[in-house]
Amino acid sequence: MLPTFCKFLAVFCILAWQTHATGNLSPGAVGVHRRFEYKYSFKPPYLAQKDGTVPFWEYGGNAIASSESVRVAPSLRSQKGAIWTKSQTTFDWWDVEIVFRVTGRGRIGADGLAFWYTTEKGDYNGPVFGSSDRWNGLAIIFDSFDNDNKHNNPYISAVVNDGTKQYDHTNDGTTQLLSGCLRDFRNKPFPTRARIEYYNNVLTVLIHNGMTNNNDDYELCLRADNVVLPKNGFFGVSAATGGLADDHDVFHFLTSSLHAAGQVNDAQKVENQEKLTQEYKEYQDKLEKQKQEYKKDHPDEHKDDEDWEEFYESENQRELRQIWQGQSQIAEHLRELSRKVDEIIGRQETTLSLVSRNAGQALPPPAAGGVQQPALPTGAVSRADVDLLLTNQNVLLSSIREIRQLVGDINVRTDNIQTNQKHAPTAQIQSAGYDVQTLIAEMRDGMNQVKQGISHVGQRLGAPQGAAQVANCPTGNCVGVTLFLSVTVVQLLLVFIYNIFKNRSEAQAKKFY
Ligand SMILES: [Ca+2]
Ligand SMILES: [Ca+2]
Repeated sequence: MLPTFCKFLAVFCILAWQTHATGNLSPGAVGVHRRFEYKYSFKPPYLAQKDGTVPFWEYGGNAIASSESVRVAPSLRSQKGAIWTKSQTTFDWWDVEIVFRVTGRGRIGADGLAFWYTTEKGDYNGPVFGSSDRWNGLAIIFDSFDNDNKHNNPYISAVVNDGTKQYDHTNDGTTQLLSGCLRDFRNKPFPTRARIEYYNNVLTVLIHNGMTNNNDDYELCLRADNVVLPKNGFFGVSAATGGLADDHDVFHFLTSSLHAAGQVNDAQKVENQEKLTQEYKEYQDKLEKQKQEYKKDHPDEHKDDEDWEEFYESENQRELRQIWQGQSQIAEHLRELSRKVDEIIGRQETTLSLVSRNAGQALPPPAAGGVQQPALPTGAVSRADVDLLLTNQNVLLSSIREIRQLVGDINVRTDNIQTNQKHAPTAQIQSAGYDVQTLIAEMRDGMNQVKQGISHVGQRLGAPQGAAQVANCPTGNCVGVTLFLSVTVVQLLLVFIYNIFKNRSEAQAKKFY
């Protein structure tokens, strides 16, 4: 009996826990019926009408509405503005998505933007980010300026007030907040988004940081259980600037009511449908009326319906334009990719060359034989380059071997010649050196003969001074000279005798006269 009871209790507990857990899940994740509430929403295009009004909304202070956005507070000093729904909510649970931008030229901005869900509409020039203090309901505050100097801004905080508390500006509301998160929502490339969900007394705030244009890039900022908010409230957005000033632009404010599955009955749906049709007709009439009035006021600027068509693009044109834009983006990304790939290749080449250079330095010095380390290329090293290098090295080696052989041969021959000269200088080798030596010897002999000849001439010239020396002449030529002198003497004697004879003959001839 007791085990059965325990089992029953356990199953009961599990079931109870599951029910509770389902209730606490984010409405997007469970089977919750979601209905878009156009009366509590605005979005471009035609956000504001020609007369500047935003359907179902009221704005004031320094807020300006255009067809694309609501500038809740412009980037001028001490500006305040707000926009509020005209009617109170008729549903208990809701989900609001706000697409907004807080932009300013300063590194620090001020003061911030606030989302409101309150029982009463706030001011347009109030003290709390443009709205009233002592509110009754919920404020999600996007606080740009760091009042308490704790370096924790821009900060997103959820503050619930029951209409009695005054907002603690000096501490950036940290003493009163329900929960919060530190997120920089200023100056982002894309609009920042906030999704505020209130379902089954669970408040969830998701933030899209605006770094991408992807709709799904939401991150959890805060989650709070057991949050009790008053029923039938007004939605609002307010913003304020101070000494520093940002532009506070809201593009989309999209409200959906959340209902548990099966809560919305068909009768209600039909009733809503009729109501919607009626309102659509009313707005169409209003638009037609405004058109007529405009034509009446600006007769010169009036254009035929055909002329207006050139201001709009057709379905095909739009499709083409979208395709072109998509392709441009793809091309841009491809260019970027190609640039990055080039960069990577460049780095890889540098790394490779460095590695190969290091490897070359690490090799041992070349062995005896004087093979020079080939210079490694500084650029890319491919397989083909390495092969070429090896071939070159082998060719170089064989060339060096040949040169060595040649030098060895020459050495051997030189040795042979030297040996031969030492042993038999004239025997076999008729080298140039030997010829010169012979010539020199011959020349020496020649010179000696010349010297002797000169001395003989000297002796001949000195012979009449000493006849004794002539007798000592060792050579045969000396005899010739003696003979010559004897003949001369004989001749002189003969001439002398002839003269005497002649003189005698002449003297005898004179006597006959
Ligand atoms: Ca602040
Ligand atoms: Ca702070």
